[in-house]
Amino acid sequence: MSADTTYSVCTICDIGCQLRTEVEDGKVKRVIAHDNPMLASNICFKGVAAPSVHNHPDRLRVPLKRVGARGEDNWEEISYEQAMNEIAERLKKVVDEHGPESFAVSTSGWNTQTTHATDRRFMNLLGSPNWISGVSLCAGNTAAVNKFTYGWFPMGDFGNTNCIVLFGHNPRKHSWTPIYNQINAARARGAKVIVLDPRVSDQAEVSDLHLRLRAGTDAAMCLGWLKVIFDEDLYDKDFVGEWCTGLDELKARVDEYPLDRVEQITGVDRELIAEAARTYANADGAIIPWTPITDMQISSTSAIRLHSILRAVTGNLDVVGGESLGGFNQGYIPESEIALHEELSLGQKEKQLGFDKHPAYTYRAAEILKGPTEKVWGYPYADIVMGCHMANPSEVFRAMVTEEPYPIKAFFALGNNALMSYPNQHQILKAMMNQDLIVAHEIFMTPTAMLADYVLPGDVFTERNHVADSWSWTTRLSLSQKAVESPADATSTFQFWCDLAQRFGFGNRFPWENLEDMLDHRLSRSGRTFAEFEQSGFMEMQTPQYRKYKKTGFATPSGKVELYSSVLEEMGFDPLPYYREGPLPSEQYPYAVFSGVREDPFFQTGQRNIPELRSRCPLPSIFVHPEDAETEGLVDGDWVKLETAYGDVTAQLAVQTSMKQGHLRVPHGWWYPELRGKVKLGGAFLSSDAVLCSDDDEFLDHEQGIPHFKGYPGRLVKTEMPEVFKDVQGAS
Ligand SMILES: Nc1nc2c(c(=O)[nH]1)N[C@H]1C(S)=C(S)[C@@H](COP(=O)(O)OP(=O)(O)OC[C@H]3O[C@@H](n4cnc5c(=O)[nH]c(N)nc54)[C@H](O)[C@@H]3O)O[C@H]1N2
Ligand SMILES: Nc1nc2c(c(=O)[nH]1)N[C@H]1C(S)=C(S)[C@@H](COP(=O)(O)OP(=O)(O)OC[C@H]3O[C@@H](n4cnc5c(=O)[nH]c(N)nc54)[C@H](O)[C@@H]3O)O[C@H]1N2
Ligand code: SF4
Ligand SMILES: [Mo]
Repeated sequence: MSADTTYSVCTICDIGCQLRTEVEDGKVKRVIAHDNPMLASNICFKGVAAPSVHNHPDRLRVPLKRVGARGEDNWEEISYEQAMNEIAERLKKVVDEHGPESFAVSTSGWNTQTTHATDRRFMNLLGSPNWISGVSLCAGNTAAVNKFTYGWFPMGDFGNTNCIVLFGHNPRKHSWTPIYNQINAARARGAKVIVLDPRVSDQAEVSDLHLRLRAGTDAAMCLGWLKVIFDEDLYDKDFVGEWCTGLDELKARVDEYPLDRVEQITGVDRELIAEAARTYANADGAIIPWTPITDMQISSTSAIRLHSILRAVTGNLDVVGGESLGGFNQGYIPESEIALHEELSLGQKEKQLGFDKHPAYTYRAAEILKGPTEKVWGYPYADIVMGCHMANPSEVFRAMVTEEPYPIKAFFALGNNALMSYPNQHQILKAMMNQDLIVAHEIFMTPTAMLADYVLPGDVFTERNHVADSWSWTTRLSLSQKAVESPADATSTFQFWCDLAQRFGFGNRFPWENLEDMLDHRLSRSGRTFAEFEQSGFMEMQTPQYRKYKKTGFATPSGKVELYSSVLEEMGFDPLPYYREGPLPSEQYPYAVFSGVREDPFFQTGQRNIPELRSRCPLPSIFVHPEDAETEGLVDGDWVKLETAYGDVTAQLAVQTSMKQGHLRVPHGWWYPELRGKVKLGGAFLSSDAVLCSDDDEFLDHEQGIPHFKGYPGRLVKTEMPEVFKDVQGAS
């Protein structure tokens, strides 16, 4: 490596490839693949485009203060000092008037990367439990629900497994590239791949078995698999007998799902269901990698639990080729500890929005699990992928609008385009319009930032040092080095929270001068400084240890794998998994819509302003099967509105034989940076999936209160290209 080349953990998306950054004249010139052959293919064109993101002319460089009405997008430039003083003063006023719980924060963490849980620490010291995140629809809520069954969130052993089951998850060359590479390597070794996807996805095309289930029916499918596994005695009787609770109750529940019923619900032939279940159960080492599909549907908690149960009863927990329960990295202080969750009083925890109605990933579940978690993993609060002690976003936005059960009057969004990143965008807009103080910490002027009172410029991954630990999901540590200086007034989110903490008199609890101090602190458990870590190599892996539960038990109330969940029971929910039907298509809205398509060139709501990425996908599309298009009298390229009872999006139609009949696919995250100043909020309401899906009770999973993004009713209406699209790049 030459002197001006450094290692970077890419944060354009959340899989965190380690890449190299080349610098010339104080600027990032190129981002290129790793020099270690094991890692060299972990790069996609978004990572390669990082210099265009980091050096972009529109990058926010100076703190901005709103002038005129909220959302008008008029600003004056102010100093960082003035911005922080005013923010602190106004936040204190809100807290004095309405209590600390009236302060909510929305963030995701992977792009801002180096918060080190100082956000939670600040909120816990202040007394606010209302932290929310996009991970409530991703691996975060999956992690929280996994803990009910065996006390941790496992990671699949792709390197040794003989069977990979993808519930909708569709890694590609330019989408979660390292996982794509690991699946390919496993396949080359002869591992079987089973895909469950309504569409013929990229992974389905090359799979050994493809089950084209109806969207939203994953929980029923898993119950069918268990039926086969129990009926045919394909489960690990020794492990289940010694280490699991609730087998009889579970079997009784599973008996309610004979394969003809499962076939009827899922639309998949019962023989194929049985073959897939046998292939999974008989493999010597099988994994069900995390998938975003089961964390966004009406039976989400049951579906995630069913994945956990399948892993356990087939003997795939904490074994070679199965799924390992890693625990905290013993040499790196985890974010969970820095967050100081124990300092938030039980009274304030009980005020967390969602605590009563949808408690699965709130402090309510955390309090039930904290004893066992401390016993097994050494610390009472295991925050894995940041998703374990969150408020419920819909309840937070509702409180922001209605001021019930109490007002939320200050809202900070850091590295999160909150307006578009949850269901019911209409409510989120109303919520933001009813705030006394909104702060956005961003690298670009997004629709969410346009609604703020203050916009603070963020630094980016080439401008800061970091040791990435995948938020306790794995025990791997990866080095990320600062390559260039950030704009003078740009800060890391870490610095932002430290500077705010000083202004709230929490200085003695924030003893770190800068990021390197924090990294030294976190590495201190292994007796090293960041400088020493940097010298020692680019990555560290701990040697995996298997069947750790034999010494410690599992981190659940019973110390066993809870097929029958005592945590769910204690919170007043069905302790056994079940299938619940989502809202069904009707005459008026005849299609099942699933949202969340991720196009290769963008991460979530970002990068539509990066020319070399945008040119790869200039416009969003709505996908439909040819026969459905014909029924509607539509052809490929037609402009259409996709309407639900809650809203509509406009895009061009893509007619694809790979689509499943009766289904429509709508992408996530589209707004149009080029429409800024021409259309309200940069066109955030034109094509965003978040306007389509309600968060009323009949659309929510009971236990977590997360929305049903996988199969809600909608219809197609032909339209002309709307006038507003005349200024959209690539529209015609
Ligand atoms: N380029 C790029 N890559 C990304 C991202 C990005 O924004 N851009 N985002 C990253 C993030 S945060 C995530 S969460 C992942 C998500 O990425 P993936 O895991 O690949 O998920 P999706 O692309 O949302 O959908 C995957 C598949 O699920 C199928 N599907 C839809 N409904 C259902 C259902 O009800 N059941 C089943 N079994 N399948 C269904 C769809 O047909 C689709 O083929 O991608 C990551 N990778
Ligand atoms: N409606 C709907 N909502 C969803 C989903 C969906 O499919 N549909 N998907 C869900 C999923 S799977 C996920 S993972 C989450 C993702 O949620 P997030 O990861 O929060 O993604 P975005 O909302 O796109 O926000 C990322 C923002 O961070 C900014 N940013 C990038 N780098 C930096 C940085 O270094 N510093 C700072 N300060 N800002 C930075 C970007 O400009 C961008 O505006 O969303 C969830 N929400
Ligand atoms: S897959 Fe692409 S965008 Fe995601 S971390 Fe890797 S290089 Fe960056
Ligand atoms: Mo995600």
